[in-house]
Amino acid sequence: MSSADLKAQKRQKFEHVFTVIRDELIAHHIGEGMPKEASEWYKQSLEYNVPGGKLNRGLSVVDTVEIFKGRALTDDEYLKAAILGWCVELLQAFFLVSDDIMDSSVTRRGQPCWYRNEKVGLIAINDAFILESAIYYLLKKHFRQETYYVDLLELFHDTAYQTEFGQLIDLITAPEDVVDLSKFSLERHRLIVVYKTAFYSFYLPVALAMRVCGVPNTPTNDPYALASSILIPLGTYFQIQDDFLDFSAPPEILGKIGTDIVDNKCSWCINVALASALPAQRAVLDANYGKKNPEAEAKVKEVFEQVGIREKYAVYEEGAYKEIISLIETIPEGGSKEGLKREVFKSFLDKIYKRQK
Ligand code: DMA
Ligand code: MG
Ligand code: MG
Ligand code: MG
Repeated sequence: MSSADLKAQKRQKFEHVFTVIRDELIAHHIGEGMPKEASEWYKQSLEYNVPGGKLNRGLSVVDTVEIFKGRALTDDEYLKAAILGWCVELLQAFFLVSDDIMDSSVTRRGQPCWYRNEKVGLIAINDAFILESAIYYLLKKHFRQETYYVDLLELFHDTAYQTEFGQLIDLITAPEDVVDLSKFSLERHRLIVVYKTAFYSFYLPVALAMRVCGVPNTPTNDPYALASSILIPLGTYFQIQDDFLDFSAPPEILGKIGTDIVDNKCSWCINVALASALPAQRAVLDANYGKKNPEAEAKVKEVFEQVGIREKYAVYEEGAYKEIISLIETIPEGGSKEGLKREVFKSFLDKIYKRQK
């Protein structure tokens, strides 16, 4: 079988588990005596918001468990890993539904953002809460008996908390009414992206898999800290890609319409442009960044092109790739004494290197 077929098969098998957790969640909801229209609403929200993405985060839980075990998983092991993968996707759905409201976004995964549907509106806020709480229902149902149950709870709680800290600084660095580009910096940007993206998108899936595989940690020997030291740079690179694609990618490929310029976001692109803008270009940025009209947005994009942002991004991407490879190579070839394997990180890196969406 070709590697593309193998990938498609993996995805299909994982997608099947979505129907399992969806049905469990809906059965429980009905069992609580909820009216039919509410269960149908919930089912629609799950189907609309959870399975339609690239599934990188969810699949990484399964991949990492497989790499750690070093053999094919039993049916029960697979199901457990896949459920945890879907819990990460539920967390992602919770963040995206709310992020799209806060960012006034228009489309997501090739369809209108959930809150943009006429019947939904701000009910989407509560739908987002339900998507998050569904995680804890599933964890309790499937992992309550496991010795590592509390570790899973802690990982979801801690990474959600970190993500919310990240969203807070993302939002307050981008006020709607006052555009002050001098508040931006690459240091501020780094803090935003580590907190809003890297912890939950990269550290969480791998750390969950490590807990399932019983990888221990002690103060003197902490493989979780070692994993984090590679996964946080990886997540930073991923969000810088997200920032660049927000500006550069065709929405029909990206699945979402970029809003960073209009939203006054402290993105990688504006920080890089500010660093090399001539006084006249800086004036254009000051006058047009964060303005809610397409003409202003077009002027900002023109300056991005003038400063050579595409080349700068290509240079950044090569450097980030090399840096992450060298971090991965600090793990000995046969695996570290803590049991970490290079392949865990390499497979994650391969999933995102030079991505177009
Ligand atoms: C992503 O921020 C972070 C979270 C927690 C969703 P973003 O607004 O750049 O994401 P997107 O570009 O997907 O809206
Ligand atoms: Mg957003
Ligand atoms: Mg956002
Ligand atoms: Mg973005």
